[in-house]
Amino acid sequence: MVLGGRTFRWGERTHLMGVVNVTPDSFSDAGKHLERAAAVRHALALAEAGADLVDIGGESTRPGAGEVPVQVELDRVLPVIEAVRAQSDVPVSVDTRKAAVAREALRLGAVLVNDVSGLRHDPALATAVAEAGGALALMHIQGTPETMQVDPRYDDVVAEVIERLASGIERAVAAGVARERLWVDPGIGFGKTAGHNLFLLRHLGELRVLGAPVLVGPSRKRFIGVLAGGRPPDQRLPGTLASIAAVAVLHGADVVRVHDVGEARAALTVADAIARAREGGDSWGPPRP
Ligand code: PMM
Repeated sequence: MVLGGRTFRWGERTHLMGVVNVTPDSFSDAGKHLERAAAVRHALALAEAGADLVDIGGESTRPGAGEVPVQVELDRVLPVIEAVRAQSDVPVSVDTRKAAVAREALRLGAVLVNDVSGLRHDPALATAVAEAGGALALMHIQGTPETMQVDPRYDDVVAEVIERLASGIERAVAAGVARERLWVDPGIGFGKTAGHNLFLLRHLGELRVLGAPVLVGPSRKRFIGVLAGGRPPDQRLPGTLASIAAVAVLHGADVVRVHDVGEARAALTVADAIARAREGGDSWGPPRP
């Protein structure tokens, strides 16, 4: 598919969505400017490091996080989107659950809306995407960020995630979003135990029955820290790289959402080459003597 002037050839390799969180803890003007400039610099660095698109978000959806008012979210993301669009041709997605934020972001040149609620938070979001002719990533979540990790339960996690994403697709299409502009994401860590996350990653390929590119975001998530004996987020890079390499070899994802784009690119170059290696050597292999 063509997105923001770039062609995404599904199946050829694993594509990279770089994470740009604009969630300042300071509300002073100076703090905001620093945060904004840093976010723009970060987005440009991710583009330089090989991101196929950058995902700009102004609302934390960490477990327990509350909702951010629309105006605050707009003030956080719009200037960053505008500056990135002015300084780079990297396609921009906006990570939001709100139609009002999606609409403004699309107007400023974002090409994809990444909705972690899968249209459950604000059904008008689909209309905003449809009107702009944008793309939409639908993510699965059980519950809301406030409560999702309290006691997640499933009878069959893969089947239930697929069923909910399928209903999201139908709702998006009914609102006028082009079916070929939809992505799906199982929502790693969003109302899931470590066991659910691992099982979903192992069976990610099953989401292909939905007929949409599969996006997945294991980067720095808690289950990776738990498996590594309780590592904090800034020490979860090795586990993150292992998770995306495993997914690539299993042909599970078309796009992975990561914080560390350069490292992910290097790991995926190897993992994608292994996944596509043919007997007797081919264009991926070293020159033969
Ligand atoms: N994870 C987070 C935020 N947005 N969007 C999609 N599509 N998939 C994810 O897994 C996802 C997301 C939370 O991670 P962050 O706080 O590191 O951005």
